[in-house]
Amino acid sequence: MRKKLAAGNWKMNGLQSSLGEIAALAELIGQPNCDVLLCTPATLINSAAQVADKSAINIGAQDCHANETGAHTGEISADMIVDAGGKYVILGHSERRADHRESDACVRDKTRAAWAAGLTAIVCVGETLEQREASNTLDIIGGQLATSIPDKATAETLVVAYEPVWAIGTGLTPTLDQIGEVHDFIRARLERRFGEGVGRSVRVLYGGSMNPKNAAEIATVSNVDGGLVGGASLKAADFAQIVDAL
Ligand code: G2H
Repeated sequence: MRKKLAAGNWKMNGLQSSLGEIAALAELIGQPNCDVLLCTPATLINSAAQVADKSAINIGAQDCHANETGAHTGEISADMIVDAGGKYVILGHSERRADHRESDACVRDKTRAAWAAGLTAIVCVGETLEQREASNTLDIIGGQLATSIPDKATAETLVVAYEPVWAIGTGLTPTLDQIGEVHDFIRARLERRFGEGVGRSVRVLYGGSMNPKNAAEIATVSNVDGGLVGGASLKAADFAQIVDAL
């Protein structure tokens, strides 16, 4: 049985004054049935980890560099995330793929770096609207999975997030059938590549305009093991409802 994961992605939102939301979330969720994660901006990882200490909330980052150290101005390494108290890192989010031209190979190298540091990588895949309309969704997802994920994945080190690009921050969500089709496909690809044991135990999250109203329904879809939640993770009251719904 895969334990569900409610993962918040704060994106470029949050100041020290937002830490109260984490304390409030800890209070609201208590000891939930699912795992809970907030991926804050890098500036907040350390203080967020302190606020979340001894609660059910894990803290993570939204990106890391592929190298361990070096002359990479403005970047943060996987070791730095661990040092700050982070346990997970989101990699290959479509906003990074678009804004920073991150390729599948780049995401794979970052995933290797994350694993070497002891982080769990949440590797994001998803099609654009044009790709879906051209009936290329599964080809695109298959290619992203094959190249973005290194060999030797385990259930502890890898989470996959399916985020249709056209559903991100738009209020649009795919139908439950569309979500199910892609999640079943991802599961089959994971089993084929990593074997049934690992393939069946890696969690596959849905992301894209998940909110307190649609979370429970989406969570009933086969092979949906939780959510990667942007806007609706910023407020403790909203995210707590999603945690409850999973
Ligand atoms: C997709 C998601 C979080 P939102 O990017 O990764 O954001 O829930 O705001 O669509």
